[in-house]
Amino acid sequence: MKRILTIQDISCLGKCSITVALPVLSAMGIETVILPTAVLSTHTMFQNFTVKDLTDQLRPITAHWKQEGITFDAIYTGYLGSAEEIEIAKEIFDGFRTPDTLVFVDPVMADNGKLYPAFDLEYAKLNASLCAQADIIVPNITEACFMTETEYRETYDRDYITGLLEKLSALGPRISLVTGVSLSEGKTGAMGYDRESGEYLIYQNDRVDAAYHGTGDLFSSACIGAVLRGRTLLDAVRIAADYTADTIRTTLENPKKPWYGVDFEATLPDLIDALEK
Ligand code: PXL
Repeated sequence: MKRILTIQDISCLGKCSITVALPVLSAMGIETVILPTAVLSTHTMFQNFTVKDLTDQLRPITAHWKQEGITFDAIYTGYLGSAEEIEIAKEIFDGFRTPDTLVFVDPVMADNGKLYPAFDLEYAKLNASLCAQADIIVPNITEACFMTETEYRETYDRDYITGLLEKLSALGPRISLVTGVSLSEGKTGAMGYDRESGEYLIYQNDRVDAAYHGTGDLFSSACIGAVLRGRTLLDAVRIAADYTADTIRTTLENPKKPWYGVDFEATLPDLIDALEK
């Protein structure tokens, strides 16, 4: 069984970060080791959330794993709470990376043209330096703009995304994948660029007109999970994008849907089916 380490926060309630990554990756048949960067009462879209920062725990925990001789097939970072945690994540890449380890960075910090409340431009720069060390990065358009100092646009064409991909690629990752990319009316998906092969990747599915928190984490978890289960990147993007869109659709049908996250638990069996096909 493959073993992945995921480094992100625990939002106790909110269906995002570790409370999405752990169940999704486990259901996909991957041993999932968690390194929580902070414990929050909820994600940061709630008012009055509490936060207990765990920065001082990251080095001792990983040092213990090192002593135990633990290795990882992949390392996946999501929401990190501070500049120092970004630096520690780089140390963890250096300490645990082998030629076969896949480093997957989701530079979670912004959406819809804006940084999340906890972050500033300095943090965006540091995230760019974390992406530089990754095999695969999966920013949304807003995050890609902040990391490449590009003007954010609500309406754009393929050339605009190609330009973003070129700038992301120049940061250093092997594969850059921009998510939430709509290349025609009624469609959405992802567009990627592989620096080594020089190939572009495009996947578009039907757009569901609703924005939900935690769907980026759902896409990332399913995508790295499918790659670890031996799928090509294009296949993994298709599986993850379809799962995310189907989950939003299913959530919209639930009259008692929570406002703060999607019903990914209801659609997990479909993800497993897609993986077996
Ligand atoms: O889904 C991304 C995410 C993860 N963790 C926390 C967040 C967010 C987005 O706002 O607030 C704590």
